Amino acid sequence: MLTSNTMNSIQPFGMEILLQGKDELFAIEPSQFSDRLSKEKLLLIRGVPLLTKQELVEFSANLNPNGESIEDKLLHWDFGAIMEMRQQEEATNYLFSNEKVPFHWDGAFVKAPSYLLFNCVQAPKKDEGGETLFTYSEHIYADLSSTEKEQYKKISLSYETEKKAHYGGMITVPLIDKHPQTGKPILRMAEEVETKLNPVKLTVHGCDFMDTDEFVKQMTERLYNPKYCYAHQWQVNDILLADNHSLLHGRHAFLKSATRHFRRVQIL
Ligand SMILES: O=C(O)CCC(=O)C(=O)O
Ligand SMILES: [Fe+2]
Repeated sequence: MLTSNTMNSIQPFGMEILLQGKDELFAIEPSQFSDRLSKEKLLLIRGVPLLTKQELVEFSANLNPNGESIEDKLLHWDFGAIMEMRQQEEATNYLFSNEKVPFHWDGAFVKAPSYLLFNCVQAPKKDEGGETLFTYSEHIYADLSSTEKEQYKKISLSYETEKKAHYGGMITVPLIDKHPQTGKPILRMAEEVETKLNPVKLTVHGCDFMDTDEFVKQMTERLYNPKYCYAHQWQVNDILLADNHSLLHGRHAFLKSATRHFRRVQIL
């Protein structure tokens, strides 16, 4: 059972759950985690030793009550369901370098999963950077003025990138979208990615009420505002679950010498 004495609020949103080992993790009814997650948007589970890859897939799949096969429950790429997120010697994409990752939602070019699950294998030290950032786009939208809400309805955004890693192509999405499960307004505001390693180009359409660069600047400031943004400092074995529709995520750059490795699974 998830009880209040094992849970602590994270600021500005999210919940930390302290457990005692794998037996407890697997004894808890999966719907208890998914119900909590749909409310809190971010869950950090601590006190569980590193999951094996098999346990990671099993735990993640159990959180999705829909679908029959594992392919129905978890997004699969050419590398399978688990992405190993760590620096690569000759990275051709910024995700696998030590560069910052600007805000985005996952699966934009293919299919957006409902939840992301991260399990930390090696964490950078405190002053080495590499925090993963989560920002609450639903709250950013809610705090817009009614004029802004009207204006922003007209905006759509195109994202374009070459397929060098597991994703790529060109998509155009409305800035304001609906959360597929709750119907609440969310923002599909990803940042342009300026890098030598597989950049992503952003084009803004329908912004006739103000200068486009000013619009992007204002939105970017909102994304990083600590009122909406949580910077997660990784600890080894952390299990972190995040709502991929209500939240956008990114990361701070980190030192090249830092050891940083986590596994990521995307729950459909
Ligand atoms: O490295 C990070 O913290 C974030 C990477 C990312 O965007 C992802 O794993 O989907
Ligand atoms: Fe991502």
